Amino acid sequence: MASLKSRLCSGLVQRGVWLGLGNAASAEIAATAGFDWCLIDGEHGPYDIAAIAEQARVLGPEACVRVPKAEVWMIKQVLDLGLHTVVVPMVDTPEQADEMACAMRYPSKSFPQGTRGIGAALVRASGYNHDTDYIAQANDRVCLIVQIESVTALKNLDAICAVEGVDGAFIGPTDLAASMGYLHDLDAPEVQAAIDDALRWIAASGKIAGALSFKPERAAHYVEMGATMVAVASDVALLSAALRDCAKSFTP
Ligand code: 3PY
Repeated sequence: MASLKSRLCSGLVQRGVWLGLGNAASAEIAATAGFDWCLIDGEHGPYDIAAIAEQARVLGPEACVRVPKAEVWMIKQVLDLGLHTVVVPMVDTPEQADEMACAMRYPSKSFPQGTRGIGAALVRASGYNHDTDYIAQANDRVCLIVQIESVTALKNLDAICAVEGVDGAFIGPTDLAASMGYLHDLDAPEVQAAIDDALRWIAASGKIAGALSFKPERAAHYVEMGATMVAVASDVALLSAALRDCAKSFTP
């Protein structure tokens, strides 16, 4: 099967599920449920690097991981686990985006500004030194998705999308709403209009456009606006809703 990056780059809409439970069994259930991608949420979920490694073993190299923060060392650790697609939250400026793009890539002829350190003999990504092609292919395989989730990021969107090595931009709707003054009001027309504009802009720039909504109609609308990387569910939300419904339905 083609990699998630190549499916997204060829314009295919890919439905994803957000994993925040930090549990290998529930990750396995999600991975076999029919979604196109799974994301390990290291920003808000209970994952340290050992827990991310455990999930990577269950989900395979096509899983996405959201690192807690835009930090170079965090990028290095998750790439060395053999994951390729990294989502970085709260990227507000082209300078931050560029630092992340460089952290994702080894210095090479085509990407001399790369700053990724080479720990190939030690790391899972290179099959613990058995995959001799890993280093040669890694720069093309990796996929950097930056999150646009503040008013500042929206203002800088064109410059962020223009950064070499940024493969896509993913709207964080809840944080964006809060930054716009609409904490707890994701449905505010101003917020949704800003998301629509941003998605259209990202798609027009030729980068992967991503967004999240657990309301199917809204997720479909984001696809119409140009999103191809669409998160439509989370393990936490689904489990919580199903258990509550179940409890309610048996109340005497
Ligand atoms: C947001 O909604 O702000 C996100 O980043 C998704 O958790």
